[in-house]
Amino acid sequence: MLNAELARLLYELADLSDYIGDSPFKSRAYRQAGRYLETLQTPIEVIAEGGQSALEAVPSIGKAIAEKILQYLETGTIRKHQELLSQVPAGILEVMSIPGIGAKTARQLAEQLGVHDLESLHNALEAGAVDAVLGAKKAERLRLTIDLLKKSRVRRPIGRVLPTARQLLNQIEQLPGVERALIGGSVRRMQETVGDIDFLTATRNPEDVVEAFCKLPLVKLVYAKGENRAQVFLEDGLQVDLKTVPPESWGAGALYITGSKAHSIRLRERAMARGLKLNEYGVWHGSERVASETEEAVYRALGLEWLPPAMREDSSELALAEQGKVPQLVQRFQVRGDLQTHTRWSDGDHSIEQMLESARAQAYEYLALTDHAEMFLQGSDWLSLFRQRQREIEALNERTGGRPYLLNGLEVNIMEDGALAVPDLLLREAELVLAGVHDAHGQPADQMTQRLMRALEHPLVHILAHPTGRRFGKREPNPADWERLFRRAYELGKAIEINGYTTRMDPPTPLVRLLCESGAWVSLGTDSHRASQLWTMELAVGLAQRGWLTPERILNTRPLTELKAWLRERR
Ligand code: DGT
Ligand code: CA
Ligand code: CA
Ligand code: ZN
Repeated sequence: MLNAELARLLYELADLSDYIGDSPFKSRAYRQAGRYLETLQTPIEVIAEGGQSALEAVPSIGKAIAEKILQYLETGTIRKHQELLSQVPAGILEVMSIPGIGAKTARQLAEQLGVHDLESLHNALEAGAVDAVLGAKKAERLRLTIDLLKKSRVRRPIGRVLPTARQLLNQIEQLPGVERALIGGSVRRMQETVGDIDFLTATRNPEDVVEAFCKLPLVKLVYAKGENRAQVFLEDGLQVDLKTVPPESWGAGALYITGSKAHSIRLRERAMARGLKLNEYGVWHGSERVASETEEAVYRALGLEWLPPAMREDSSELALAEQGKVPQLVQRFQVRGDLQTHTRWSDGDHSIEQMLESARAQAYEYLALTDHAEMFLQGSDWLSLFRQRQREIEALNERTGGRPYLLNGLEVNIMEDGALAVPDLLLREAELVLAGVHDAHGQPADQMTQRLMRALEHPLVHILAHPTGRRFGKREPNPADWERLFRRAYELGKAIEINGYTTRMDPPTPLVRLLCESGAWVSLGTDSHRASQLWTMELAVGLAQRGWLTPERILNTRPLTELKAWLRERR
């Protein structure tokens, strides 16, 4: 890890040196050393144990740079780097890191337009001032670049990013020289929102792979390209990072690229405490590599059981892994059906039959149709309307032999005071009833707790849907006493939903952990309003995994007969 960090400092030093107009030989030497460090597998601190002379013996490291490396290892900084930093405007490195802006251009922009960071560059571009200095064509390119960089800063719901990540993974796997590839980072950990996509590839030809990756059709801007890594942006500003390792470092590389940062830091500390070093190429005992090929082997070398990516967040997962008590988390294939979907009978876009086809494509045993109950009140005769839908469901079940079996469910709105929005008479007709908050959000926690409690305790309600009501970019989670609510659900034998709808992902991870500890039943639902949305069950499963849930308490891992019995028992 120090190798990469040190390489970064040397590249910065090169930029700074160019900016102040120092000898070009110096910056060339810094960059050369940076490149060497980027590809060096042995931790640099191991080489540095042999002192100045051992470092100088390394190709591309001379006396001056060897001294700087020792400084860095001793103090965490390089004096020359600090010194030059203090001589230039604070944001100048940021400006110089933009493709198309070298030292000369950066100086020109600074001297003539007072550009000293991204913000002032942005303003100068908007004002048209850059056009006069660099020409209209170059200014326009910079405008596009800055625009992409700005767009890249928002975190995106994982459901928006995952399809692109898979598409790219496919393309990366096809690149010549790529032996293996995986999606890492927060996407692999199934975090609800992600900052970028991180890929790892195993290859013997890192430069060719990096080159080919940068030429993929989805890539709009190549921001940084190194010996074995690249950082690019897609059309919509989504950032994509690629890192390559040699095939024998696959496991260590996967661990590194997956993170989280906090988890990786814990692992490195643990390695150190055992007289070992951990980096993206392996676990090292001095200059000997003792593990690296698989994640299991790396964890084992640190005295740990393998941990699923969704658990790698530095809560207390290492304690479990140390004792060999890592839970067998729920898997997508164990889910036998979706327990929240909508059709044209309420606000969905597709017919029951279309939803059924999609459920079949998911290899489901059952599918719950949970149209909004209030819709049936709009006609003059709600019961006959409800029966009409019921007949449609029964006819389809008969035609398919119940493969997959359609459950006649309803989702009912929980009103401001916790009462349900439709008469019991209607709810009693449904095989499965979800209750959820759809308006009057943002009540004080006490009031929300009472409201949800009343709904949960309603004898006809099976499942509390999308508990906190959060919507990315729209609404924060409603506050409530979740511990109490989940405990009550446990006592009542009712279920709390984990909602996988792309912009919901509700409840958030910390609450799913609480939910897991409460022992209450859990229901996984996608809240699909289109047939094409059923795939998001894997998001609900990912969220369940982030809360450490195992299949036993998850309602929809139960076979249909058990599920039906469970539903009837609660009536
Ligand atoms: P995000 O992207 O904000 O949703 O969250 P992550 O967890 O995907 O974080 P990210 O993309 O910054 O990094 C993913 C992992 O890759 C991180 O846990 C460690 C590793 N990594 C990537 N680049 C660097 C780096 O420059 N330095 C260090 N120390 N680790 C890095
Ligand atoms: Ca990331
Ligand atoms: Ca990243
Ligand atoms: Zn709902």
